[in-house]
Amino acid sequence: MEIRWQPGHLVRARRELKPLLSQARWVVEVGDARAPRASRDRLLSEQVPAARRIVVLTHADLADPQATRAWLRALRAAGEEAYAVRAHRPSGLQPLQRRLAPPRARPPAGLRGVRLGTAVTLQRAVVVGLPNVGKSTLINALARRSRARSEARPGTTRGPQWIQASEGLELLDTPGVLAPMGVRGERAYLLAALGMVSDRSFPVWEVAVWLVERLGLPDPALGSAEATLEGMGRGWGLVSRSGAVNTEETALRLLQQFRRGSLGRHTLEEPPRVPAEPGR
Ligand SMILES: Nc1nc2c(ncn2[C@@H]2O[C@H](COP(=O)(O)OP(=O)(O)OP(=O)(O)O)[C@@H](O)[C@H]2O)c(=O)[nH]1
Ligand SMILES: [Mg+2]
Repeated sequence: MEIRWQPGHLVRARRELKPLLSQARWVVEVGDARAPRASRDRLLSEQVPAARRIVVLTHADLADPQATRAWLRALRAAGEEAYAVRAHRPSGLQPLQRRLAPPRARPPAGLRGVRLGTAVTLQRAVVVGLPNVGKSTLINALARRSRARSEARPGTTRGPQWIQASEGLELLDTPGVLAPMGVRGERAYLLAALGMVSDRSFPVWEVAVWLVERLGLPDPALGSAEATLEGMGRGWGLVSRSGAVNTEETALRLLQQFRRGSLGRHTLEEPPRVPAEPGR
């Protein structure tokens, strides 16, 4: 399968992103904990030295917790600074918040203990990643206010927008971008299942069947993943007057249930094997 989904504002955003990356102390590269490899944009991350890059995996509440721990270990072993978060909840964001916070100027030795005006240097972070990965949601949680528009569909943020997150910290929300040459093979199924490309840009039945297989849902009594999915459609009452299952609606219903977490917590990409750190 191949997906070519490049609305005009995504193409423009990709072009505009390059100079913005050099304007900030940090580049926060947002990925999805349910597919940490496929949901990252390599072309983008290669433009930023690892010392300025922070990887944040969103949707940790919907991913398999054990797999998320293994992914974080693997990313850190590969030299990345990485965090996993539930971006739609501010709790649990403190380690990332502390990391992004601007350094406070230390008062001179003789004035320690005296209350001085807060001298903070302004720090900026650019937040980047694929469409619908949770960039705007993460920014709102860090800012503890709804400043950036976030919605459950790819392509919501249409232009870059600086947002004051806290004293001395500005975050740049950016539109999600995709590599211009399209997405193919296994990665196309993963991004489609996670909702990172428009549902109109891929065959939804094919992706839903792939997901049924990937999640190990095929019912042995029914045989194939297709038959299982059809059975689900019947169970949901998605049947036309002639008695045929409405495949499009059935596929979309399954994808929505998966994306919402109604099918349980799943990580779709196997983490690389890295030995556990002692004491963890
Ligand atoms: N359960 C859960 N939902 C999340 C999380 N992060 C984001 N979401 C949801 O994912 C959807 C997309 O979030 P956005 O913040 O709009 O994504 P974005 O990366 O800004 O998307 P674009 O602007 O289209 O590039 C929204 O419905 C959020 O509520 C998370 O960690 N857990
Ligand atoms: Mg957005």
